[in-house]
Formats: sequence, C-alpha cells, structure tokens
Amino acid sequence: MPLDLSLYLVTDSTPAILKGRDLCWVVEEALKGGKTAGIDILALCLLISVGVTVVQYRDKTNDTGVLVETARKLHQITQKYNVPLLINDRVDVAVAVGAEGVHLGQDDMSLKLLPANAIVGISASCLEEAKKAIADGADYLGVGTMFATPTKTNTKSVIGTAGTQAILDAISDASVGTVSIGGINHGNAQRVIYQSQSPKKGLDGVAIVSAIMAADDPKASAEKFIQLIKTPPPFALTPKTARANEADALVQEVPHIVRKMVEVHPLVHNMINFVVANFVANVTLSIGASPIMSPYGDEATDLCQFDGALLINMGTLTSESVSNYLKAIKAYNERGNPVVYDPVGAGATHIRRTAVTQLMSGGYFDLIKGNEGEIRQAWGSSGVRQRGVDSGPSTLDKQQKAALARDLARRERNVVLLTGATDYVSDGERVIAVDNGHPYLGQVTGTGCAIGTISGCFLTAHRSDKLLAVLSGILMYEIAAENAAAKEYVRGPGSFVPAFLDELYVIRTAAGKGDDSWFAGRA
Ligand code: 3NM
Ligand code: MG
Repeated sequence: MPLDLSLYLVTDSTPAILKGRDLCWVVEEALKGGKTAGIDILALCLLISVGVTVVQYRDKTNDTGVLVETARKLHQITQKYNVPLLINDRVDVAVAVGAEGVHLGQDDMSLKLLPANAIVGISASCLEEAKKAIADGADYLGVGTMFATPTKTNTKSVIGTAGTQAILDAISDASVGTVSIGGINHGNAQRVIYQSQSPKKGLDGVAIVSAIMAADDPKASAEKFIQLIKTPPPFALTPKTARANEADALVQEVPHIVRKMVEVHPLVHNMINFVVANFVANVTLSIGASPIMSPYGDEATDLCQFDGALLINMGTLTSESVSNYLKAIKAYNERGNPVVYDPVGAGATHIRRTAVTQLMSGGYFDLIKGNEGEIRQAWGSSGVRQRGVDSGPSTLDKQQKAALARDLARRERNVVLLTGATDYVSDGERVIAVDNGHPYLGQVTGTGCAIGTISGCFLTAHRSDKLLAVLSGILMYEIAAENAAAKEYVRGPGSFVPAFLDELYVIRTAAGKGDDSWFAGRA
C-alpha cells in the first residue's frame, strides 16, 4: 500500500500529555477518528481515512524493555487499522517488534538492520539536511520546526511556512514524501498546507503530537484534522494566470468593481493607530462603506459575522496589541473574511520586527500593504535566507520593487501592495504598476493607512480576484485625490482633505447610479 502521510501522529508518553490516560487507548482513538466500531465499517474506512494514517512511537525516556513492550502493543493496534507504525530513533526496537519502519534524526543513521522494504523517515530543518536525507534514502522527510512548540523546545530552528516552502521548492524533483511538524493544530493546519505549497511541490501531510495526544477527545481531534486537510482554507486565492495586456484588461473591469463595492456596503473592522482613526473612518464613510474601530480582539468573533474585512494597522503598537490582533485574525481567517495587514514602521524597533514575525506566522493576510521598507521587512521576517532584495541598495529601482511585491505575494500566496509614487500590486503571478495619485497625499497623515481600509472594503465586495479588488480600490482613491487637488480652491494639504472626502463621495455616488464616466481615460 502506498504510504499515506496525510495525518501523521507522533506519540508522547509524558504525563502532561497523557494526563493519566493509557497511551494505547489514545492512539487507538486517534486511529478510529470518525470510524464507528464494527468490522464492516472498519473495512470501509480503510478506503476513506477518517483517523490518523501513520503512527510514530516516540519515547525519549523509557528503557529498552518498556519501549519494546509498548511498541508491540501499539503494533497490534495499528495493524488492525492497516496503518504503519514507525519507531522514533530506535532501529533495534523497530526490528524487534517488526514495525513498518523508523523515524530518525540527522545523526542517528544505522539502517543496516532494517528489512529492505522498511519505511525510513528523516528529520530536516533546512535544505542541506533535506538533501542529505534524500541522499541517505529517506522515504519521507519530517520538515520542521513549523512553529515554536512547548512539546519540543530544543528544536534546531523555526522555519515557518516560508522556510518549508523554500525546502519543498528546492527538492521538487525528488520523489520523497514530506510532512510538516511543530505547533500544528486545528486552527492552522489548512494554512500550513496552503502557505507551504510551492508551485512545484506541496506537503503530503502534517505531523501532530499535542493537538491529538493531549486532546480530551483524540478521536474527534483526528477526525477534525482529516476534514481540514482535505479542503483548502476558506481564504485560498483563486489561481489566475497572467494574460497578454493584463493591466489594460483589468483596468476595464474597475468601474464595475467600484459599483459592486458601493452596493455591498462592506463593514471594516479597524484595529488601527489612534493618529489616523478619525480620518480613516471618514474616508470609509465617503466611499460608502462602514467603519468600526475596535482594538479589542475578543470582539472579532461577533464582528467577523458581517460581510466585512479586518484591518490590522500596527502604527501605535502596545504591549497588548499582538495578542488582540492574533485573536481577531483567527476569527476572520476561520470565516474566510478578508484580512489586511499594514505593518506600519515594521523595521523601526525590535518590538515591531518581532510583531511582524509573530503576526505573519500566526495567521493569513489576504493583503499585505506597505511602503518599500515595510514590505522588505515583511519579506525578511521569515528567518529564511534572502535572495536579492536585502543585499541590494537601500532604495530599490522599479524592477526590484515590482519583483519584491511579486515574490512576497508568491511566497505568502496572497496579494501584496507596495505603495509609493508608483504603487505595485501583485498576486504572485501578475504585477500591476499604478501611477495615479497626487503629492498632497504624502502631506496628510492617514492617507496611506486609509488605503488598507479601502482595500478591505474592496476585498469584501469582490472575492474571486483579490488583485483586481485591491487595484480597484487604489484607483478610486487616487483618482479622487487627483480630482480634489485640481479644484481651484485647494491650495495645500489643509484644503485638500475636505475636497478629497468630497471627491470620494462624488465617485461613490456616481458609481452607485451606474455612472462610470468618472473613470474614463483616467488610469
Ligand atoms: N519534532 P506538537 S517538533 C517531535 O521540529 C517534534 O523536528 C519536531 O509537537 C521538529 O505537535 C516536535 O505538539 C514536536 O507541536 C511537535
Ligand atoms: Mg531523533
């Protein structure tokens, strides 16, 4: 039978995880998953897995006698479910009980005793280790550590989805299986699989310790994992391939998308800095959407029920911000409602750099929006060795900016908007440069932040093409700015602000009536 790595259980015999329960009982529950007792049902379920598909017996403390005895009991159980049993580190124990294979670290290589058809898994935390493991004949790699985890604190390095994706990409020619391990739970399993996927190779499964072994109901936990890994996350990007004259084709659709946004009347939940909150709320009202300002993460469970988006703007970060953001992001991600991240001042302080890493590993952003420095920080926060962009000059040229936006979007599998005199928006495939706007926008605080909120409105209204949604928002915004600046009574940033709100309102009113003339020849 081919090796099915999709839900890989790693056991743990420590009291904190077992909580007085019998190891074999927990493992059997996890093997059952949603299976109902009874031979016929069991036979059927061998075809459609509803529980764990591999068991690794991992026990770093007990002596050999206990290991062999326990492994034997586990093997009797796993055989009932036709699931392979692998033994962590101990080839001798695997041979003694006739287990299907072993899982080894980089250093404990002694495969001579194993039968030829034994399954061999090897841990890999970087590309060099992955290549070595493949050369050593691994059938699959345990790739990690995905996220820092209390279950194993002495791991080599936390590589996240970006690091995992880089490894998968580089070994895409090898016919080796891959599972990700470390800190994976029901809340992040879909995202782990989705964001680790390189265009050439994806994960074959996820390896779990505590989220199954320590669960009150290991059976229900395993079943839930199976459901999650079978389906893409609700926020998954619909793949688009670039067409000839892409920008022209997209621009033609913009007035229609603006009309749609006005009709949908989205709600945007802003977790935004206090400097710009008032201005951003007024911009949101002017375009015909509804703002709510709430820095309180627990409110997100209610707010995400509406047809709306979440904006995270970390301009006035506090000691409580990150935990509040993470709660809100989780609620919106689960629901599939858009989340926009504006990593304001991302590189400015150690605290902010850490926050970028925590947030990017803690949830999915449909859009990351920032200036060059912020986007570079978002790109470099993964801990992965960088190509190009961070070794180049401090100011990127047009080509490099476009490439940075595209590479970050491709890696995160989302949309990236890099703002400046020219804005670059990309979904990893397509990159569009927008030259609209006016220098007054740079003279008024909050004009950049408002783009994040507006993007949330458009992402809510038009979900099938996130790039087009964001592009439509920027164009509405920047054309309004041009119209405002052209008014003869506008003499500087002060008089620009009310004129700008008016012009947003004028466009929104026209769009609401189906009048697209505001757009003709402007982009
Ligand atoms: N190996 P949990 S992380 C056994 O990075 C193990 O190689 C790791 O536990 C690695 O699912 C880990 O409870 C523990 O986070 C994973
Ligand atoms: Mg080991």
